[in-house]
Amino acid sequence: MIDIVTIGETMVLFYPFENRPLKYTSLFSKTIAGAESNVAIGLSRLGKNTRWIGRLGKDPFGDMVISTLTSENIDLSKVIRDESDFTSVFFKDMNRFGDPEVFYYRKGSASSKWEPKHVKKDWFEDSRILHMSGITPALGINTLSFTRECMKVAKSLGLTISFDPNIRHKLWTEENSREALLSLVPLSDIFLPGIEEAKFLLGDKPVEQLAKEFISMGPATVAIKLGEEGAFGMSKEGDAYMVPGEKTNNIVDTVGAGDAFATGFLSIVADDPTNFSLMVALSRGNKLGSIVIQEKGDWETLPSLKMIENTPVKSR
Ligand code: KDG
Repeated sequence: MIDIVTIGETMVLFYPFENRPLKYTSLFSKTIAGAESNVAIGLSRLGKNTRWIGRLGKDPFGDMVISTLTSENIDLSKVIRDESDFTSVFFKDMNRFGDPEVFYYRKGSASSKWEPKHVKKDWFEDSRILHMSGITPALGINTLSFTRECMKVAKSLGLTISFDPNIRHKLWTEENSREALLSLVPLSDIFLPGIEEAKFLLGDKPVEQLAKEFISMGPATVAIKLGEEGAFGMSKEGDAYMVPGEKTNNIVDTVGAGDAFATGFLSIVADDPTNFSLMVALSRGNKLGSIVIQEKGDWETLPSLKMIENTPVKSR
């Protein structure tokens, strides 16, 4: 049995070995990163059976993605390797005074070739949750309809649909992203935007209002990530909680924090998707988000269950 299936593009990431701007860098650290496989790695470390589905080139970078995710005990049985396509790469410019900037080399990659006809029922038949992000719809001409088809097929098989908009403004225009992402919200059961993403989609409104509006669009649960402030969650039954963040002044790399939150949140959902504690899920999400921003890399410091079992999740 697979607890959670994630689908998306995973790339090879290069970031400066020393702390200097990309343009002055000659030595790089190399790892992998992708919003959806970041979540898969985190959930696997928390003891969940996870599957990652992606398209990769038959190239050394695709091999690196496979070997890294294999070492994280992730089910890769549905991964597609296409020798006519390539595995994407991207570079992170570690900005000393704020969030890192990323530079993508992914246009036309293997993952941009997804189409609705590729979706298979056996991707989902042995699973309970599908997690997708708003990055996939931005990748190619058919990837929005592919994302929609994944959600519809998974839903028809009884899966809970988790959706993190993960808005990447470098990948598409504001008009296209807003329209496409809002069209996917009604297909999700759990919607996980950051506060700036929520305001981008629905306007600059109070967080409670934003959550109410997203709930009215269809999701049973909305969790709005507030960065250091924590997270605000609301259910269609009307439960609402503001759970403060786990403060840290050791902020090194914020990229991946949202995926870490989604990992923590979904690790609680996966225990029982039909009956989970929203407050506990918010708290676990905050905890993982605060851990991952304290080191470079999106997933490398995601904790095992043992590491967080000793620090109980806040459930005031
Ligand atoms: O959330 C972190 C991701 O954005 C990063 O891992 C790379 O998937 C990625 C993307 O498209 O930015």
